Amino acid sequence: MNKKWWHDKIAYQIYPKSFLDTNGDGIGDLRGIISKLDYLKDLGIDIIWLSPIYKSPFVDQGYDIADYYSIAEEFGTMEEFDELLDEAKKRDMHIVMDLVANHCSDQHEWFRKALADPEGEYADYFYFVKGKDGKEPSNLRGYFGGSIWEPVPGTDRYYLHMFAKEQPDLNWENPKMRRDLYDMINWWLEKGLAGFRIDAIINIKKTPEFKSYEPDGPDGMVFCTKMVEEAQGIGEFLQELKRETFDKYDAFTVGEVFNMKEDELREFIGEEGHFSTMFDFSAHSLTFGEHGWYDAKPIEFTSWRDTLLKSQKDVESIGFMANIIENHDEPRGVSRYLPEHAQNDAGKKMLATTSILLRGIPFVFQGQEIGMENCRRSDISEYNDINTLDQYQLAMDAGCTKEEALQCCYENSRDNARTPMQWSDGPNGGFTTGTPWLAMNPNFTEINVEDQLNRPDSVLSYYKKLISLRKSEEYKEIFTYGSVEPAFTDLPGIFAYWRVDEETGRKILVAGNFGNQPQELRLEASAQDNPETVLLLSNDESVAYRDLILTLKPCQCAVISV
Ligand code: TEU
Ligand code: CA
Repeated sequence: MNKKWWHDKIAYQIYPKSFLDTNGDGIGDLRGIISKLDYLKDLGIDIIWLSPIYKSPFVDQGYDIADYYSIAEEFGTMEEFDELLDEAKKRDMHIVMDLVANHCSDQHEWFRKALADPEGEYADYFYFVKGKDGKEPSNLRGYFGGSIWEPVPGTDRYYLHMFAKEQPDLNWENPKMRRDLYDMINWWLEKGLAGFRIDAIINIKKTPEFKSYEPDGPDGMVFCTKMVEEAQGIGEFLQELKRETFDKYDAFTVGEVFNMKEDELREFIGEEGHFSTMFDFSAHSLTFGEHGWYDAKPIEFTSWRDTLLKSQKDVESIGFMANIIENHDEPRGVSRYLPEHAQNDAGKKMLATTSILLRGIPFVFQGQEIGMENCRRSDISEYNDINTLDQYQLAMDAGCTKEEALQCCYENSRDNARTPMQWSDGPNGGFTTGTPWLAMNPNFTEINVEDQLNRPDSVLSYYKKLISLRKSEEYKEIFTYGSVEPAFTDLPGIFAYWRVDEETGRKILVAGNFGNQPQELRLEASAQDNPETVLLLSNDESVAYRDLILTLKPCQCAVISV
């Protein structure tokens, strides 16, 4: 495998609106990000991905872009952005932005021109499609509920939107539109951006005829992924995109890819793949309900572990996945993946260990490093996220009680990860001197950066140790390129794997006990009788490792080099 500059890097996702507010308007800003670069450097971060900071009406929190060339004034100015680039560069850190190219905002100039002249050039930047028998062209339901079709006023046409109606889809079949996007992407890369996280990209390819399908719900509609799965030929767009932009700058790209067709992994992230890497959503997908959050499935330990390990195997000979336990669209990983008895600091460190030491590019989401948790709300009005409002209604329509519907939101809402960063136990967790745009998780008094910074046994201190182990001169190679061999899969509750350097024969065992019984891991068999073993890291000083036997009590984890 050809080595690339980003292979051994650690990435961190910032959700700017909720990171740090410096002017008291309750909204995080670029100044806040700049002021925390040292904090991130100290944590061991190399690459920072910023969720969208472009000008936007924020119907979908900035994933609805009104101008790709300007910074939302809520966040600051282009000068401040340039300063962020400079300051990051000084610290040898790389900035990656969100590329939202499946759709823009209905406030974007292109869409406004299209509406003003539905026969004109800009109408073809979107999908303006004639209705059938006075109705929508097809019966597809969008990601946020309702039809994907919205009437174009004063015409017999509809425009397509896979997400909110304020997010019209861009027509990638139009070469002029694609050219405009490429120019914009190159403009940012020219500024010194290291690359992009590529939003919702699988949706850019549509089927040529917009047909209807067998309904999958009482609304007579069918989920829009039905069309996505049938669409052929996305690769041509993605290769052109890469050739015209990323390739010229050796940019780092990470795709948000759902519903990829089987056997397409190599095309997406192989040596000549469309992207550098893509997120591994295999574990996350385990909870998908048939209809929505109200019938989401709980995580079952063994299938979760096996899914992750299988995904590691699938990608090994092809490229690198980007590993996450959470992001701005997901509930907090510690609330989702840790069994009840392990929802404590020890458990959080254990989950960090088994996740960060997998093969791939680790992405830490803001607040993950201090163990931030899901947030309980007592009424739907306390939520902001458009997706949550839709899913709550869906649950109520399906007969859930208010309590049940709120429980679905507690477990699944995107707002769980979007509550402001907890910097201290002071007013508003040190996030703002004003009123936070989204209410804080009240547990900031217990879980916050200030408390954890200088406490050696904190989750944050552990993250630092873990990341510096992964990046240490001695172990960098094996943690970056070593293969992954599942281990002790027959011991209940044990998530363990070997990282193996095929050339030197060096092996490192990573193991955590997610079960509620102590377990003995006997190393001889797998360690090939090599007594020269070293305990590199554990989340508990009492972890017992003697005579090639590692004993792990519930919530204990260890990393052992052989
Ligand atoms: O998400 C795209 C996406 O398909 C899912 O993550 C999912 O549809 C959504 O979270 C509902 O559960 C990306 C962004 O990450 C998300 O924040 C945006 O809302 C969406 O694209 C539209 O730009
Ligand atoms: Ca602000």
